[in-house]
Amino acid sequence: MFLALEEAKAEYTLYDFDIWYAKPDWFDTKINPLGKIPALSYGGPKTAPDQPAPESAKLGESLALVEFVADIFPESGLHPADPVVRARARMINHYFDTNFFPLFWDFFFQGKPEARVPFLEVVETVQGLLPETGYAVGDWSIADVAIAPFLVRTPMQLENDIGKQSTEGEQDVACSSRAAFRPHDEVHRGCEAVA
Ligand SMILES: N[C@@H](CCC(=O)N[C@@H](CS)C(=O)NCC(=O)O)C(=O)O
Repeated sequence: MFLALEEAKAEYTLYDFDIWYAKPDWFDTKINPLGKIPALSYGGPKTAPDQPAPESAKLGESLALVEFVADIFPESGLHPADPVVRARARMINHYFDTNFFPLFWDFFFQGKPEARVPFLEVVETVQGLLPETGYAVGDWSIADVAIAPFLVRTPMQLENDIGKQSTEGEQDVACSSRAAFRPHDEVHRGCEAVA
């Protein structure tokens, strides 16, 4: 969601907290009954972020938020104009949400040994979904803002052994360092150079 907001040059106020250890007691009741981040309070009178206005729309789910930002900032170009290309971007995002992310979580965050092989398989599948060069569906889009954080982190975590996974070393690293990951990795390195 942050990438979408930044790409759209949206004005927003960030309310940052530790979802696991310091979730404010009003979060579930006033912002997101699902209890998850990211979440967005949109519209209504301007208030302090810890006092969300009852009139504002309360929204959650990363992919819904990314599409919402693309909708309200059409000039951001995040939504591909061509319906076919847009559908392809949504298809990639759906695949990430339902297949990639759960295994990414089990592998890196839960350290489940049984997640290793299926995770490396979804990494392979992603290689097939993405072009060899350029972004996910051509120009930078809703697909890139949704998946780039994972595509950048995967090789970095494997190369530097970050996470709870028990890796088998070079085989895992090789799996995540193929062409389809490179455009996003270069974006990441470009950001570092600018910062
Ligand atoms: N499908 C949701 C998943 C969000 C999610 O699982 N967020 C985690 C943090 S990465 C969370 O808030 N977990 C708190 C909880 O499950 O209690 C999305 O993409 O927004």
